[in-house]
Amino acid sequence: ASSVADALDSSSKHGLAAGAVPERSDWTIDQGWEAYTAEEHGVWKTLFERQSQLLPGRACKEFVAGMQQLPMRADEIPDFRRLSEVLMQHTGWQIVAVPGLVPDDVFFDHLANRRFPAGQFIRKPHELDYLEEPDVFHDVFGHVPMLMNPAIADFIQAYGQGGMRAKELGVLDKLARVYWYTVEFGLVQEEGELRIYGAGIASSRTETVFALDDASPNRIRFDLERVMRTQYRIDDFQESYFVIRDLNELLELAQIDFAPLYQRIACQSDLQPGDVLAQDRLFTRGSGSYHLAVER
Ligand code: HBI
Ligand code: FE
Repeated sequence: ASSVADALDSSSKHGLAAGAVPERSDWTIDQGWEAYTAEEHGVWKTLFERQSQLLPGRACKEFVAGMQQLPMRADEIPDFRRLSEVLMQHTGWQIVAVPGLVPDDVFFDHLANRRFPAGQFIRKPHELDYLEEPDVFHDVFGHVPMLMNPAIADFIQAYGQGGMRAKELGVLDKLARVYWYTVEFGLVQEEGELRIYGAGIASSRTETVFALDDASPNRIRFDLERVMRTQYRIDDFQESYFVIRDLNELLELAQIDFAPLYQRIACQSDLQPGDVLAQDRLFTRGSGSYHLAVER
């Protein structure tokens, strides 16, 4: 690919028009809460009501508890200043507004300092079920309730701290898979059943049902090295979900020195999203029917 195409491509990935430069080096912008239109609040309301109906009995108890304690309602897009006040008291996190995806090093620096960058914009009414960049619904509805939990709060900070190190070691893809299969698409055991804690699932109507109820995906006991080797899908439902015992397992993960693990898996091959290994502890062996049908 030409360097011009690459440059255009990478700037468009970061939520700014090609060639545009962020005003602040940390990529934050004002949320401009007062400027949201009635239609934008309406999109939030539609999404909020859909998920609030689906999530009882599907989201983990910590998600529900976090939601209840936050100033978040169906009627309007939340004001980040008010969310931050409550979060700060509970776990010392803040929410800052960004235009969309930000460069990795900027993202990591925010997380390492307990600032969660949340997309300022909201998806359009015709794209309720799929979008490429994280908007305010994904980031705030999906992630912020979990940030009220001390274990997730510490784990995401540790991810920010580990991110720069992984990048220097040339193993960011491995670390990013851990974030993907936990913070974004994780499932957790709760009283013998599976529950959602990943924000990518909790903020998606279709994936909420698919991740828990569909016969297609694998549901596999989380194993750190296994996950670090496993590629993921960004354009469709996951083929495999990884299940943790409880949220405290994330605290244990946050304490592990990843460097020796990166070394150990360096000589092992990557795994495809739908692979099942003999060593896997399976909750469900998926039929794979969904992705087989899509690829035909
Ligand atoms: N930026 N706003 C935002 N949100 C993300 O989840 C995000 C990002 N930039 C980079 C990124 N994620 C990932 O590529 C890293 O976690 C590796
Ligand atoms: Fe996310």
